[in-house]
Amino acid sequence: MPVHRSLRDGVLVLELDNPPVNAMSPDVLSALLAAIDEGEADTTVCAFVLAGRNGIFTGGADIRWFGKAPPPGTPLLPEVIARIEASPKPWVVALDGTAFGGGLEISLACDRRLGSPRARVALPEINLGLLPGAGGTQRLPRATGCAAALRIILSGAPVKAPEALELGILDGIENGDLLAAACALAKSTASNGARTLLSAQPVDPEPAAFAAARAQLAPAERGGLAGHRCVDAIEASTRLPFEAGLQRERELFIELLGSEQSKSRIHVFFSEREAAKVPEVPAGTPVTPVRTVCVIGAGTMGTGIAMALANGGLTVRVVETQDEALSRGRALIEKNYAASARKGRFSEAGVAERLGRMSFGTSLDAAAEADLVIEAVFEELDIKRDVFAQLERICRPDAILASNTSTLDIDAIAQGSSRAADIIGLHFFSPANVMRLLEIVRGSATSARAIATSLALAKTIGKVAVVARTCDGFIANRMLAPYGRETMSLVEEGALPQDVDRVMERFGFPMGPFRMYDLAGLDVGWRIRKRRLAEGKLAAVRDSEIGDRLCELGRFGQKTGAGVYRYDENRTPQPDPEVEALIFAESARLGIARRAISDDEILTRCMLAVVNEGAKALEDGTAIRPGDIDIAWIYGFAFPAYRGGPMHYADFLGLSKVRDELTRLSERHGAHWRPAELIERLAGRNGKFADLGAYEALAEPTGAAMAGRER
Ligand code: T1G
Repeated sequence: MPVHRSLRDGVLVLELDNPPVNAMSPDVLSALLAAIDEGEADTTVCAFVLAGRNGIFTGGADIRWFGKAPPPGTPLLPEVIARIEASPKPWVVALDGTAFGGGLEISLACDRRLGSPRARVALPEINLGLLPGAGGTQRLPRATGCAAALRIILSGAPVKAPEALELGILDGIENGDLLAAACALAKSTASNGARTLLSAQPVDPEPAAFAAARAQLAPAERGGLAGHRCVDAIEASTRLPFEAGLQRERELFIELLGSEQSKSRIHVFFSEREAAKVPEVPAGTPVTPVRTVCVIGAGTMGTGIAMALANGGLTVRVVETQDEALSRGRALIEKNYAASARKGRFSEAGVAERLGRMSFGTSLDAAAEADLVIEAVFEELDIKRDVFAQLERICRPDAILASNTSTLDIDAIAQGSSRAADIIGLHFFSPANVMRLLEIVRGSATSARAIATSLALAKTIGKVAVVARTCDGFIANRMLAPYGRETMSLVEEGALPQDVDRVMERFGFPMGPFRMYDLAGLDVGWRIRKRRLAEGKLAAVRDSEIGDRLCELGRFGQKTGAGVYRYDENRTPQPDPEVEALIFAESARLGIARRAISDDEILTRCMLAVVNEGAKALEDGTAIRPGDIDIAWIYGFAFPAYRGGPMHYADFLGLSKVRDELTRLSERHGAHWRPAELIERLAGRNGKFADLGAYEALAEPTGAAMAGRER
């Protein structure tokens, strides 16, 4: 039953019950309307109380129904809210837990809002590329004033009970029996006669607040569309009578609902949640509870990982073999926390509490009592295998042993180990205490327990997890390789690094590829290329040597003050004639006649190199679903979320167009551009990546792929 009804001393209590988040689906809305009809007709009912079951009020409108026609006769949320406002009997809402989106909007239409101490409210529609479309932009400013309403709606961030009370969203916080208190308040409100509705309240225009808000917005075409429309809608509340304001809000909501930006962000919302569902890890798979983690290696990655774990409330033991390196790592952590405190991200007490949960030492014995060990030592196979051989002797039998390798094969690391089932890749992205992606890499022997424990860890430390099957570069770096190669080819053929960066930044990346190489360090790729060469793993497609030439000149990027660009004291990238000359010389050495390259060609080649490799990663089961790839690129490489990720973007382009473009590129630039078999297949039936569920991309299930799936 989506809405439970109970009569308490003349108050009709309606409890939403649509687990897990009481989303206001058509069933819930129909049941609510029916209950309103009954309550209004029942003369013994003097008032209504609205509440939620399952420890939550409601996560808002049911996002799964967006863009779909609801069953005939189903009311829309604004209609139900209008009925609540028009009712002759007062309404009190009892907010326990989360009241997001339409959940806060329906509350704002009630006479009184009572919350428990764990109540939290938000209008997060902007995260879905939308605006609050059920009166939130008209009623919230009437409760809080425009400046606060702008802040709440543009951030989409939750507001906890004490602040909600302060802002006038809540009328009170009940520490005891919330429902009983709400019923008492409803009765007393009913005895006062008149309704007290926000819609009747005036709004103070606050023009400065709107100017300040608009100044902060991203351009509409660069993912900022919803932000601009939110401000327009809230401003309408100051200029139009209430009903006209509601009408204006609705028009703007409908415009956003049909926008590509919103479709992309809703795709990201559900893909993020789907990514945590791994067919090989059924619900109820046992996990190793993780409270203490030992991090081996106190370099850039080790220290970032230690901070991410401490920020997630875990106890961290940092181990580094050399005292000097250990002190350097400890100093870096303290410096980064001091910087975070200066930026107001953490309080001094918060920093002290996090550092208090960290210990530093030079002995691997510190791993003996750890629930999880994360190795972040030099990216050399032999060094890593040696560490795991020692851990095998030191660690508890139920401990999970993870490597932060970004490219090495997990099976190679686990080879010959008696703990192969407990060995897994936990690939953090730099800076590990900031980037939200955690790429969980399973080897062919990795157990469901190790994967389940890693998924739980990701949730604990606020990371978004994507599970990949081990291969060279896993999902993210495997797809970054052809992207990187294409950026270099474009530069060899006629573009300049700043052209490629300009195009990709206009596309929505906060930083173009060449600026990213300089930030990450050109020497990282150089070392990997040299290692592959030494292992005789020649790239299937020629790698450009421009990066090598720059590294041979000691130009590693920002860390050496020069890489592809030269950097001034403010770290502003400056195109460097020396690099341009080096590029021209490289074109000449390769016998390439440089030509003008259009922005469209730059974008097409960069994006299709990624999409084609993504399709291959789905074909061989490295990636479980297209949405996982999108999440990996959005949270790992800052791919613009308002474009939904590379695979979603390919669906937006249309896979027939993608196939044809790849075919054209293969005729001009070589067989490595041939469309992946999956793209051929989907284009052939006018299909989309979005049609594919977990492992459905596996071509005709090959032996290896099936084995991978069953393990
Ligand atoms: N609609 C449909 N499904 C939803 C949902 C929603 N609003 N919220 C969550 N789910 C599903 C989710 O996909 C997952 O499914 C399960 O519930 C648990 O979610 C007119 C326009 C509420 C804080 O943006 O922020 O109101 O994977 O894993 O960590 O203005 O979910 O299990 O199959 O996230 O405990 C505005 C979105 C809607 C809030 C709970 N509301 N949800 O977090 O669980 S638009 C939102 C959340 C709107 C009006 C409009 C979180 C949560 P599955 P979960 P959680």
